Amino acid sequence: LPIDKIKEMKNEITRFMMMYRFAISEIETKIDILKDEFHFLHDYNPIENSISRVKSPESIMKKLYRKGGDLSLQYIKENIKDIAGIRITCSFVSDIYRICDLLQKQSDLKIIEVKDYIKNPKPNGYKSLHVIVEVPVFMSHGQEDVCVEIQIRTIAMDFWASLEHKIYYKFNKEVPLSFLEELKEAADSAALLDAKMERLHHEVNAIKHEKEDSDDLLGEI
Ligand code: 0O2
Repeated sequence: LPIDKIKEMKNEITRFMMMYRFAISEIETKIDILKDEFHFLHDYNPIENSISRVKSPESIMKKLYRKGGDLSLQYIKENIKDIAGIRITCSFVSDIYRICDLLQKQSDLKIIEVKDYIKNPKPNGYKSLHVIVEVPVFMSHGQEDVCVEIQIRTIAMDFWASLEHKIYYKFNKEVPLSFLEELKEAADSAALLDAKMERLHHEVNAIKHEKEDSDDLLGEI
């Protein structure tokens, strides 16, 4: 290939990858705003943590190879929706749906797909809410609508998923049956823990509100 053509391709790929970084920045700003608003105006913050990543070119190529399809950037943009990824961890399952709802209400975000692996866990026990959104990114050549996969899960779900991910790769994706069974049991334990923590959280809130009501009443007397 002539050197000019190579340079042009390199620039195109750089611009393509940057577009995903910019899309992540847009969503991160939205998450930061929600976090700050909850922190300063409410007595409780549903967002524990958030991290982001742009899929490496190697993983993009692997996924493309798995799915089949051509190598054009346009094809990749239209078919691989998790090049930009953000993972949000919450304390409670109800927070996950609350965050999802708040994002869905933002008029500049287009919801492309919601995969609810909490209501429908994967057979291995994986739970998480995946929301694929499209966000407009304004670059020098014009507007690009870019997909970002937002994974929202509890701390317990995240703990399970990160360990499962390590085990999966440790065994080169061929995890022995005994480990698979134990992992499934661990996912069930994580779900029980989530349910218990959520119940405790509601009970504590109820007591808090009761106390506030009786304090108000005493104040009136
Ligand atoms: P990484 O390293 O996080 O990038 P689709 O995109 O619909 O064609 P895909 O990719 O299976 O099909 O989509 P899905 O189900 O939404 O899963 C995408 C991502 O969810 C994965 O990305 C993981 O981050 C996470 N995930 C899904 N299933 C599991 C699981 O069983 N265990 C764990 N630990 N994570 C899971 P990548 O690209 O696989 O990896």
